[in-house]
Amino acid sequence: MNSSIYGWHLPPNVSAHGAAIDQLIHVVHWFMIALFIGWGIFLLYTLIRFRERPGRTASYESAKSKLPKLVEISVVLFEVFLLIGLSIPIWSKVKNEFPPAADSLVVRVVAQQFVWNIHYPGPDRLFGKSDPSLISDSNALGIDWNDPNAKDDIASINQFHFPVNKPVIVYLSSKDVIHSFAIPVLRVKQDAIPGMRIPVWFEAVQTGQFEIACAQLCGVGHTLMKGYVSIDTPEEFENWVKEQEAAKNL
Ligand SMILES: [Cu+2]
Repeated sequence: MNSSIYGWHLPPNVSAHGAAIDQLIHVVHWFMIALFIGWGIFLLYTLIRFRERPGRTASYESAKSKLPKLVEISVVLFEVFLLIGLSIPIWSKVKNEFPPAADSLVVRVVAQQFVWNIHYPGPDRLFGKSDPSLISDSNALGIDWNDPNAKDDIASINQFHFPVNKPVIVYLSSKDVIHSFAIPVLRVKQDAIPGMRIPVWFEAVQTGQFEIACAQLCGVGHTLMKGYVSIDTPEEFENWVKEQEAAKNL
């Protein structure tokens, strides 16, 4: 993994929906820079123009110019455009329009202090039962391996493999405290909340090795809560699944 991609600027985008999010981030930032410069100039102007001078008394009446009102109205209109024109369409696409599960890889991701557990349902597409009483050092999710649906399941820790150009639906939850599932290169960030099962989806458009970060301070090991994302070709993914199956049956 090339960690130099995580710098001051946005990391590269490798997801199908990321360009729209980046565009929104850029528009908002340029707008904020314009406002900062505009208001800064206005502040300096008023400081100099209305400074205290001998022989001048303070005036308590506001200026008669219509310009400030016009500027404020245009700022409000632009903000309405940001919200209704840009943000809400992206939000509703990413949060509400899920791809059909039949065409997607569906996995469970369960956060815990301080690892990411990933549960794959295997070719039958059915998750085996999990039960808190079965949780142990070697079975972090308490998967009932005797359940027929669990026979082809895979549980992996911090290793999140999935194929490129295929939607991935993640059902996100947490075993202990609030974490946040962040894959910066996929422009994915979602809090993992105990007691909730939150769906997230994305589609990678490029292969590569990247990282999952926990974006919510979750305890002393928070900075170590780093997972690895491997966006594979379909063949690589199949091979990885086979390897995991073989390792399970050792
Ligand atoms: Cu965490």
